[in-house]
Amino acid sequence: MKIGIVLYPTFGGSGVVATELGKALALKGHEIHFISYNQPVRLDHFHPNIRYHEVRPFHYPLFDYQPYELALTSKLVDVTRYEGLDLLHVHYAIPHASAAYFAQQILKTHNINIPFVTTLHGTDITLVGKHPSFEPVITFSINNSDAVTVVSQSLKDDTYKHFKIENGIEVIHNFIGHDSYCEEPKAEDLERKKEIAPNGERVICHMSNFRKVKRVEDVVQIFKRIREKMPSKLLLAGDGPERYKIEQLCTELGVCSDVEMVGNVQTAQEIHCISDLFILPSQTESFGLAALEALASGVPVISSNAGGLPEVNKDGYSGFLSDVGDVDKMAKDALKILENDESLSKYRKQAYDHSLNFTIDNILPQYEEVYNRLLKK
Ligand code: GMT
Repeated sequence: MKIGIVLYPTFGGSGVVATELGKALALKGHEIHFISYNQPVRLDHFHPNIRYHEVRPFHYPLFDYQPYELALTSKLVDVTRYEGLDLLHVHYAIPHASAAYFAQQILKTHNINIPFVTTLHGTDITLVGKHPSFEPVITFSINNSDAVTVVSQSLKDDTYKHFKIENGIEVIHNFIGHDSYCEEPKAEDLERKKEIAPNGERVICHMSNFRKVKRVEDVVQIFKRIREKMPSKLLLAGDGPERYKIEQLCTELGVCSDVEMVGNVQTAQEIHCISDLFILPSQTESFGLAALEALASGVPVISSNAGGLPEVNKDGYSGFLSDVGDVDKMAKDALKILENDESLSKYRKQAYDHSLNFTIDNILPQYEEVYNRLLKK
């Protein structure tokens, strides 16, 4: 199959899922065409079945805002015509689903009928999409997608709750890519861990795009409570609008000497390989790919119970769930896991075992089934 995958190229989870999906499909022999405004961050090596097409909006001084969606639509028309794509798969509704719909209509005038699949990821529904400035377009493009998938049951429920949807929606959980976990810490990982935690401190980590919805300030509050009970270090990976506030909070709580802001990392497993615990206290989280990637590396997870997180983190087994903002309980649960090596290894093993429910080999056929169904129509 020749598949055009439209995605955000950044560190966000939807882009990571779309890239890993495309890479896995390419390995199975499909021809994959990634379409975005930048090279996707996880598209880091050459594969003969993978192409990347860059969308370059035309800059004209009249425009205060560059019409990216139109440039994307034109690119979808072009790539479909000249590469002979069989279908389009767009990740994150805004503005990809409406661009795909528009491209589909244009292509009909060239006697080309191409179906498109929309995968909803989270804030395209729960935060941004339901805003009145987007809602009518999102509703229309979901209802006019040839297939709609979501990354959790919780997101499916939210989609039906917030929009007037007449289309069917299928749940296909996110997955662990072939090379996106730490199988076994290598000698250099152990060396790095020693540098971060020279006295055998526990290493706690968080990874996100530091937006308000991630509640990174809760991570720091939880860490402060853990650190009062046991020597520990906090690694904050990622970057984003809340970073400045987080740095300020670390200073206010007097924990800066044990907190490392490591910035964006290309490969999450470099962090997971040296971590003992992952914290994800999000306000909303349709799935929580960051948590799943930690579990796959054998790192237990302390998370909120928002959105799809209970589908990913099994309470009392792969880690613990708490109400949003309950930093006291989150710290207590973290201490339960970290209190001794025996307990830590038990939760590490359970975290890894639980992640096996989300291997790409389980998930990929579900997407292929959707594609095959559309192409048979
Ligand atoms: O909203 C974001 O944080 C970004 C978004 C994305 O586009 O990367 O993340 C969403 O999609 C991820 C991949 O499916 C999910 O793992 C995240 O839970 C989801 N984020 C939220 O719902 C907040």
